[in-house]
Amino acid sequence: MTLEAQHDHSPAYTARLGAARGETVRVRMRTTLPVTAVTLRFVRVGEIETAPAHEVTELSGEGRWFEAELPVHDARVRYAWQLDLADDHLNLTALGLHHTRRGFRNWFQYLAGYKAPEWAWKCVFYQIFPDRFRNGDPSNDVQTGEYNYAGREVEHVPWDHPVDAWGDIHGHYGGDLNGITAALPYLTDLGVGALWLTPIFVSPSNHRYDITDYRHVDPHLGGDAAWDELAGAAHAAGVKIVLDGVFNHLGNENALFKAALEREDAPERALFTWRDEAGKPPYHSFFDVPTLPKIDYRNEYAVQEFLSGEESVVRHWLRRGAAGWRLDVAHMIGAGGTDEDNLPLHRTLKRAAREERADAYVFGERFFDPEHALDGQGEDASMNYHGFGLPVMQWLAGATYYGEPSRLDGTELADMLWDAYHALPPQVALSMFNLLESHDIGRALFRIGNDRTRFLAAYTLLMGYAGVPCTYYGSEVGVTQSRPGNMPWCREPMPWDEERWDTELRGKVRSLIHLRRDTHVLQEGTLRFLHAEADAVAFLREYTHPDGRPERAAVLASRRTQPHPVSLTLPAGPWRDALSGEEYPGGAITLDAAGGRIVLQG
Ligand code: ARE
Ligand code: CA
Repeated sequence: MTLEAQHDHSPAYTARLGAARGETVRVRMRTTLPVTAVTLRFVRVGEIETAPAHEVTELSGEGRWFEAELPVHDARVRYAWQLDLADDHLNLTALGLHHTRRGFRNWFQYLAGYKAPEWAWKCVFYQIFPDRFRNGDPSNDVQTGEYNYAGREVEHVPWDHPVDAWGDIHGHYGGDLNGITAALPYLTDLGVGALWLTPIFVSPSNHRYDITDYRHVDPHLGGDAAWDELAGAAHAAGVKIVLDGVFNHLGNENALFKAALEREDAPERALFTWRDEAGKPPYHSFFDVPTLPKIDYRNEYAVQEFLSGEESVVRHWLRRGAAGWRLDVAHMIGAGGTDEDNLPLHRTLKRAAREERADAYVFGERFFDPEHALDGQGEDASMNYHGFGLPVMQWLAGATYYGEPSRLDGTELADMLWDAYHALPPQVALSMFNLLESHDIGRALFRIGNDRTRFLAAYTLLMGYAGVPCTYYGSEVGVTQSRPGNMPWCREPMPWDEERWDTELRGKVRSLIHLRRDTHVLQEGTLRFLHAEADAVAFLREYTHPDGRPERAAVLASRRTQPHPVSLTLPAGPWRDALSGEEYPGGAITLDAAGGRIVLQG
């Protein structure tokens, strides 16, 4: 593969990220083509302006380097390079090099004044559903026959009892924050740098998305004392904790909602929206579930109480040691109206979080296209179902997560991933929260027929891809499902009896997590697809240091279960397998892709 032309966010090409509006940033491109002139083009107030680029010689590597000044005159500046050849013009955009003009969506973009929470790029996240991870204190367990805060009888489920219909909402296994604290050595050994905990506040159900009291940890999870202990121990172990922010709706046992129900003239009524429709609760709620009344943020009290007030829930838990928020149903949080109308509210939330903690990581749950919300001013990123996890698993499993057959092949997969990636500003693409599975959709291992080879291919993509990888509790030891479907079947308790672990799988997963944790180019490198065929894909990650020296990794995956050679062309070598150490030359090469493979240059 010969480099033809390159520009990206790494420091050789972009002097700095996040310069303030009104400043100017030095940008560079490199090319091996016989150019006669290079021009930077950018959009300013609806006009395309140009700046000539001049050649610079102090950088190393193949090709010639050109440099120009980019004026950062707007919150998001779009730009592209034009290359003049003796009898030709070419354009370099985020799509690569091409003859034809491309729409502005495909140009490079520069965000003014935006600083990403870069610590997240360096971490592998581990998602925990607290009721199911580890029981550190049986004395706080829900007891069978006990009534929950909603006056409903609940059941204590023994740890080794497989999830059944009862386990859906009112069966409690007894996992708690004490258990997570006790498991920190296990997690750090695995290589995990951060946790995402699904909700931990006082709530009747086992999933706790129906919050009764946002300012206290559920006593069944060990209460506030268990949080302080966990936060302290995690900090000492270098592990960050992101909490689940359920701000679209609250639980119907919450005092605000109860007050609103009690009296027609209660001021709390203004926090909700009321309606009269047969067969539906008399108020708007999450998917018409009566226990989850929707909060109306046209009401300033709601904004202050939950999001941005001096004592808001967002600020409260950041003060008490949380490192950020995952926003439940981010696309719904708002004041009615469309997702677009609600973006100012999300910016308010993010600003409050950042005031409280300058590097707070705030990402939204968005199952669908999140592009419009990702301009750096609102959420840092989204859960990357749309641009990563769903298509990857659809390709590997031959089915969607709800069981519809799918014929997505590797070339379509590469197109879908690339399309979602290149449209994002670079710091946002690196902050996207990548996942294969979660507490809402089927377990990855189960969906690919419990096949270890294909699971490891998926896992290799997860650890190798641009964005922050998140692994789901138990997947490392082979936890699967007792039957098809999404929740609750994907919420089996974590086995702590090592006899029940797939230790070979765990060893491989652990190596991949460590590789990701220790490899800078996987954390901050740009992304480019190298190859795609029906059963295999390969991409390159690249990071170029200020002096022009590149760091590179190539990631391959196949959906076959047997050894499966794939031919592709790598930049000039030498290269080595990141796990086995086996060495390869660069250039045209054939590698076995079954189970996934990461190779590093140098
Ligand atoms: C429970 C039962 C379900 C039952 C439901 C309704 O588990 O089997 O259908 O009740 O009675 C939480 C709990 C769930 C609980 C739910 C309601 O975790 O167990 O369900 O509350 O009580 C959509 C949203 C997405 C949302 C998912 C669940 O877009 O944001 O649905 N995810 C968040 C959390 C959930 C949480 C809630 C929201 C509510 O992560 O855990 O649920 O706070 C397709 C659809 C999407 C759908 C997606 C996933 O793509 O198009 O709209 O996501 O599938 O199912
Ligand atoms: Ca317990």
